Amino acid sequence: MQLDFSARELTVKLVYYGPALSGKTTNLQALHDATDPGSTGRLMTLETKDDRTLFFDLLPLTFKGKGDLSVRIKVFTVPGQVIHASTRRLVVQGADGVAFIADSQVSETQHNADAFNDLKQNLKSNGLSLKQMPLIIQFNKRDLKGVRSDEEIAHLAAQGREPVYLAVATSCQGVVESFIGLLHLTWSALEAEHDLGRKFGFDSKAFLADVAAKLGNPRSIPEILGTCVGGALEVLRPEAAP
Ligand SMILES: Nc1nc2c(ncn2[C@@H]2O[C@H](COP(=O)(O)OP(=O)(O)O)[C@@H](O)[C@H]2O)c(=O)[nH]1
Ligand SMILES: [Mg+2]
Repeated sequence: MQLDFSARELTVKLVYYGPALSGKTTNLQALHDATDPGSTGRLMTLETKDDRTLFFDLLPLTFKGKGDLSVRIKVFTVPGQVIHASTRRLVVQGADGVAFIADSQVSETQHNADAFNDLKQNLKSNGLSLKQMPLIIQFNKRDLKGVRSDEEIAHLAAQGREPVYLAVATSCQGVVESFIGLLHLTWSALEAEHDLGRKFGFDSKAFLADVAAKLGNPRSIPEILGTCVGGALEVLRPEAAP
């Protein structure tokens, strides 16, 4: 988190992590498309011809909170391919929260696990620990054949503490829900650490509701948070790899 006192502006960094082609860029595109144009800047994405992220994608979002504090959220993705290890290490630097986008296809199970371990290592080399990082897991591509069953994912989710979401990013299903879940966790952690409510008169509940509305989601925050299929939304102690 970065705080610019004079501008009363707080910047939060969220990172979408996962194996190559799991749908990280698609999540950001769907988020960008869902967001009210006044709250988002241009989605910056640079890909090769075969959909592969060359560096990272960046989606800037800005929300005006109560108590005249502006919150900028910078959402990044990492390039998933093995050769981009050093870029991934750089991108997770200073992350406040991480969404792990897993590919639901059974054939991708090992790639998911490798990417999860890679995340753990990269956080560690940045002096961050997976256990303390606000983290949600999204199982994407639920529309495909040959995916892990809902039961299997529910079982997996019950083993870890991190919230698990199901998604079809290409049709924006579960995308806003995953993002709000991540923002909720990240914000709770920042709030507890920096006492934002007292220092800035910042109303976190109203903030989250405002973000959801600007993302075109008319449901209440408890309803949106309730769409996760497992895990806990308060305490952060992830144990199981997806
Ligand atoms: N069927 C299906 N395809 C998806 C879904 N999400 C992403 N894709 C496709 O998977 C490919 C890789 O997605 P991309 O977002 O570029 O993956 P990234 O490497 O994680 O950034 C693209 O062709 C997407 O259209 C999904 O939910 N269902
Ligand atoms: Mg990409």
